[in-house]
Amino acid sequence: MYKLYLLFVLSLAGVLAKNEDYIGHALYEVKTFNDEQTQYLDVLVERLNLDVWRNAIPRLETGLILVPRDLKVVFQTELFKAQIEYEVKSANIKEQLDLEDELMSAAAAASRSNRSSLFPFDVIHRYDVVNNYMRDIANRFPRIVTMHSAGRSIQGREINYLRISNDNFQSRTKPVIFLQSLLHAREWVSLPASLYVIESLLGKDASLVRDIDWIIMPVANPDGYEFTHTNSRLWRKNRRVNSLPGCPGVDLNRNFDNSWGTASSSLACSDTFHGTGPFSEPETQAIRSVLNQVKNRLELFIDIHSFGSMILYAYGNRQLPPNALILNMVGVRMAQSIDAVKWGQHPNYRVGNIVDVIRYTASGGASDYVQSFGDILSYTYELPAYRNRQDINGFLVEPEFIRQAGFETWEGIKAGAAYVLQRTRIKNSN
Ligand code: 0X9
Ligand code: ZN
Repeated sequence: MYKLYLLFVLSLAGVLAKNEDYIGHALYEVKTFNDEQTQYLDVLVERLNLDVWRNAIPRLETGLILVPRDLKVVFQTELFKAQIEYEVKSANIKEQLDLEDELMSAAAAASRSNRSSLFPFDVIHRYDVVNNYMRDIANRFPRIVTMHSAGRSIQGREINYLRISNDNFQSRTKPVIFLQSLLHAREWVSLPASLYVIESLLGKDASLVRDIDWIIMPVANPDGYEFTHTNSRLWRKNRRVNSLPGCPGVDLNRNFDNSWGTASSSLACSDTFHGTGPFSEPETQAIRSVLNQVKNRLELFIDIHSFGSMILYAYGNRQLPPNALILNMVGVRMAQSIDAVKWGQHPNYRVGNIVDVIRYTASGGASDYVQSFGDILSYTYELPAYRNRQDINGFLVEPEFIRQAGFETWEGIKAGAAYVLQRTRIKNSN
């Protein structure tokens, strides 16, 4: 009894202490007018190792930068020197993190009292809940769904995925669609997007399982993801203990073997640290092993992230793959399908090469690695940030948006699946 009580007190303390690290962290919106200012900002961000939520583009898009309490003075002084305009969007991001916790708890309590839906889309589920859900689905639909582990994370968690197929993946020719989410730990809204696909394929859109085999990996970075729930909401990387003490984690989206190390950080403390070599991390190795199993019939790969309402394709050095026009065309179809049902206050999706759209280079990305296989459709989705409320933004998720995020993203994925089917029919008729 005493043990139980202690456990309760400790877990409560954990929840309350969870956002303490962020006390006084401020979110700045910065406006640049020319390339010099943007470069100045890039150098500053690198020197202070700041967390860039959105990249600034001169005159086109303001940047969003999170600045720890003790760096605010230096940061503002430097902005002043370079005459970069700014606005403090949140003087203390902890307040938003606490608000997100409160909204989630309220939504969880409401969904417990109203057990109408089988799998609630009003909260962001923890790793264990997602595993139980996947297991349950596999048990309920044994002829169509099987659950597998791709391997274990650095802390030993299984990286689970579902295979959804009407012939247990026996076909050698059927197209495969591979979806993953939560490669970046803090991008919570990506999770309901992949869970919604599972629900739809086993329900209202079961016809899409007839001619396509699906692989869905909802939690690609389980250690990082759990860490965002237990310790640090804005954690991005995995939980590798690096040689530099005090700076754990590798950015898994810089660790794949495509131009590895050319546009990423070699500093362990950086949020874009690429690791000690390509595929140095068990998580990226696990994803690679699943990709290898289906490589020759993989037609569409989508790595779901947040945020910014974007559909991005390769390469992270601005070079275009040979099928760039098709990538763009199908990307636009997907974006239009999402835009048709999106919330009115959200911006339209933008589609393009990653460097053209986000304006930063990035090497070792998952979707670039898959693109390098050849004539495949490989994308990174960046789900929307702005939601109903002004005070919940960026990586933070408003519970009301969770189902909508799943619903609208599925519209985009279905447009991709439609293209895959069309292409397969043409191939088969030749
Ligand atoms: O920088 C990233 O890893 C992605 N953006 S995020 O804000 N979710 O971190 C974009 C990656 C797109 N990469 C390539 N297509 N190379
Ligand atoms: Zn991401």
